[in-house]
Amino acid sequence: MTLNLEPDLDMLSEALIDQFREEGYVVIDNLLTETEIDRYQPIVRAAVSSRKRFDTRALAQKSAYEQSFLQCMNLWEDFPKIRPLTFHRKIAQAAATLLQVSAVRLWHDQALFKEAGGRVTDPHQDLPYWPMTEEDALTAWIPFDGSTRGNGCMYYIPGSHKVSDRTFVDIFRRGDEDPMDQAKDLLTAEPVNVEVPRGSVAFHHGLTAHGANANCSEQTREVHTMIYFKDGTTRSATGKHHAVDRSDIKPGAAINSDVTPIAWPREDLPQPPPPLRLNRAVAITGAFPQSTDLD
Ligand SMILES: O=C(O)CCC(=O)C(=O)O
Repeated sequence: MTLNLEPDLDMLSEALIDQFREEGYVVIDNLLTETEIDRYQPIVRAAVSSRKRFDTRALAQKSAYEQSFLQCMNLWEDFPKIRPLTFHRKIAQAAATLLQVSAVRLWHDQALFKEAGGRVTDPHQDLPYWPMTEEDALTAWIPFDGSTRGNGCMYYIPGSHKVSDRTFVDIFRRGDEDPMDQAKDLLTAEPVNVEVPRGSVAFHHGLTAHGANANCSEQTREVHTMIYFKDGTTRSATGKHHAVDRSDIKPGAAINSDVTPIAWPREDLPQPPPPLRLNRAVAITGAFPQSTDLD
């Protein structure tokens, strides 16, 4: 079979592609069917419960970062039933089309579950967390039940991906500085709250400043996300991340290991790399892993 290596521009309207280029985010409706959501939501929920099974802390006992969301990364590797969602052909193809590239790889997937009562997600850009030289990367954000102002929908700073340099905001609160102070130069326009209907997927560029509202509802806001980046992207001179450290990708080298497989175009599902082994403290708290957290 011959694969079409060009992104399918018919799949998305020019208006959506333009919106992504100009504003740095876009919502694409009906990328997932009801049947798919009914299939994947309980599987992702069970995976998060499994990963968090040793964590018996109440919300108030968690760090400010953990009160923004429960974070479970690389679920596709140890939960095979999640693999078709993380490598969903339509979503990965949409990512390639929005980035206007012929092939994308997965950086990692992650569930981001904002618990009932969970606090805001502090504003930040994503690319400063990822040691990539090139900047063609985005996140596909899937709220299984839809997102609303009440349950923690995202907001974006339109156009910020074009005007902001990479600015690291320590939303993990490893240092003493207030993330709001660190993020102030990123707030170049009024934030736009974006409610995403069930079945739709929100995409934001890795340089777009964004955050999320608190979850004032009684239900956990259950979200699965995938980060895709242009095939051919190279590792930057500085910065650590398990997506490149696990496979010992050197600065300047193409990021192209089995940890970050091609997501589009592909016909099959990738085989996972050898398991990521986190140290015990990180495995229990689910804290954002650093390379030093790997065994
Ligand atoms: O889900 C959230 O609350 C924040 C998500 C986010 O910051 C991201 O996916 O980059």
